[in-house]
Amino acid sequence: MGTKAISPGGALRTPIERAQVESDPSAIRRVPGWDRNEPVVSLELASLSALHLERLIHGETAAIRIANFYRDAALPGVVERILASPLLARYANAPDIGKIGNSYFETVCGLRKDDYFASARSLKHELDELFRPLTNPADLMKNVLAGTWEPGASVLQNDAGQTFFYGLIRLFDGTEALAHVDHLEWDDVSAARPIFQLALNTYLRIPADGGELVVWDTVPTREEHDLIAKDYGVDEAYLRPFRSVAVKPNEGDLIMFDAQRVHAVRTAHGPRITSSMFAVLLDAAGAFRVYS
Ligand SMILES: O=C(O)CCC(=O)C(=O)O
Repeated sequence: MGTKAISPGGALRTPIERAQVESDPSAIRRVPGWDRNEPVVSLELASLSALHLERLIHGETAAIRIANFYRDAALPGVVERILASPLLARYANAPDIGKIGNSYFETVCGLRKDDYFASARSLKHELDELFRPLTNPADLMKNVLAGTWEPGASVLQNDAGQTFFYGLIRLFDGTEALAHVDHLEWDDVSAARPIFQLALNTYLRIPADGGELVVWDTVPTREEHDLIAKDYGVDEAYLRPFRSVAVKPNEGDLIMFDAQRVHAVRTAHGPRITSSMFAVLLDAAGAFRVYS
């Protein structure tokens, strides 16, 4: 397990312990523990309400799964075009994971911020073209938030008015994503500090074997994270004291979860393709702002 000077559970607090030590009044109050009977809420799009999102934000549920969110006879053809696309690239810090588009976190590992912003619009346009005759799922995901969350949803901009990219395509094939967390403000200390970061993924292709999403019932602070850091994520051995839930996505699902909770993707034994983005809340009464 390595030589780090903490024991499992010693440094990472449970949500209830964190609630007791939480000192930031603007922070999201997460309740201790998920609903034991239904950690993953599965529903039809028409039934999704702000209450479901609020329960996710406050930690009462681990994930929301919307089945049949993106089903169409044209989807297999779109997926083949994605697999053959010259835009398909690899993460510099995780070269076994394919992608089309840029993640903002890549600006801490080589990608220039100016290039991220300069290419945002054209990349989104090229992806829109790749998805034709279908609508880019990123726009459908943004519309879901806009239609469910009273303050609405729009694309994130920085203080300089630069607009973020959204709707990254990710490809796992024989590969996994290590247990990790996603925090906009960890990738850019000058960025706004969200009080909540939602991950949204639409599953375009899923292999028969593997590719589960795993979410743990813990939200490490930066200090806790850095104590158990491993590669771009954290050492899973330290997560044993925490409950986790594994979800095998189905093609066409939209799954949403708290990106600040530790999460991982198990090895996909075959192509696993998603359209992915985040949506942050900068304050409790505000709109969701989407980005990748
Ligand atoms: O593809 C997934 O199921 C989750 C990917 C992920 O790590 C994320 O959205 O942050």
